[in-house]
Amino acid sequence: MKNQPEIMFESAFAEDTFKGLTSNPKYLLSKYIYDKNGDKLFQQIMDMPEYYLTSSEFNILELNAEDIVVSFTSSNGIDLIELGAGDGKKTKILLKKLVEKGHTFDYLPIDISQNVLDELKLSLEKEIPEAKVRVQQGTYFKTLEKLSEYNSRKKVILVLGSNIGNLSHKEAVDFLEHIARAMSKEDMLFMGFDQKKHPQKILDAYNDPAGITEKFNKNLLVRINSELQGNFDPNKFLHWETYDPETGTAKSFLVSKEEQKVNIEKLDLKISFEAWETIHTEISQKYDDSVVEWLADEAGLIVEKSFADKENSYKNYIFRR
Ligand code: AVI
Repeated sequence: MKNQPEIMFESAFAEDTFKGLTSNPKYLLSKYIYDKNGDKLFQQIMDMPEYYLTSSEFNILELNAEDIVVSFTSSNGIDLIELGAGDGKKTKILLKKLVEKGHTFDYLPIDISQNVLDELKLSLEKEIPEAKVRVQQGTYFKTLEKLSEYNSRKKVILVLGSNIGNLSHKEAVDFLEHIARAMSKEDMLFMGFDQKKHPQKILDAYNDPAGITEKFNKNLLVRINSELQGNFDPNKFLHWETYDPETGTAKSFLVSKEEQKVNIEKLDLKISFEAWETIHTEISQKYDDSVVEWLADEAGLIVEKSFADKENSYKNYIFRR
């Protein structure tokens, strides 16, 4: 084998992009969609009528707020820790209920974006001034390590929005294991999982006619252009969504509409695309009870209870160690 010169990359984004675009088949990691522009597009996605996930989870929390909050509480109060808090729209339902019932709690929203956290803190000061909020900026994995430091009272860890769906089963088990390791017997994990359903409903949620999801997907190319001095023409790619009802995996692709070459200056990389060649960009896994139970078991967790919407299209599960 030829000795490859070691390439120094300016960031994890640069390194992962190089790896993905020099692989066969090509891929890019969906976590890089979320820069400022990607965050805004995701907000728009969550407001789209086709993206049922948001309203389904919102309804579950509204309808079951009392029961959920009862299961959270403990005599000496709780630390409510949310991974990937975002705008906190759904969490506010639970926070309001905790305040209304006079429970003692601290809310610790964790997000990668300081901007998002600043806005969330401001909105909480206005809407729920009684809530004690301590924001934490960082990646999931870094902050998960910190989680075990919160040991003085019961921890309730929230992961909403079916964020776990963007991980492969192996990565999901790894993620759940990390959380489990930070949990004591008293602690709880409350997590949202989008469910298997009519395949067309899933395809519509990820391929809206207004083209917002297309823009969201293509933001990967836009970000490569701006941060790594690439010259992708996003118009030369199709946004393509597939859903396999057997595995429950929705997959997003960017498909090259023609044979083309793209140059990425900061990676010193020229990439060739055949006509109709793909870049795989995201998975959005859909679940059923047996798969959730299997994931939990693999990670050393037990499913204690679940809450569903009327159509069973989305579920929130309570896990314990
Ligand atoms: C953040 N995540 C759970 C979303 C999902 O449903 O997979 C991201 C998304 N991708 C396209 N639309 C929304």
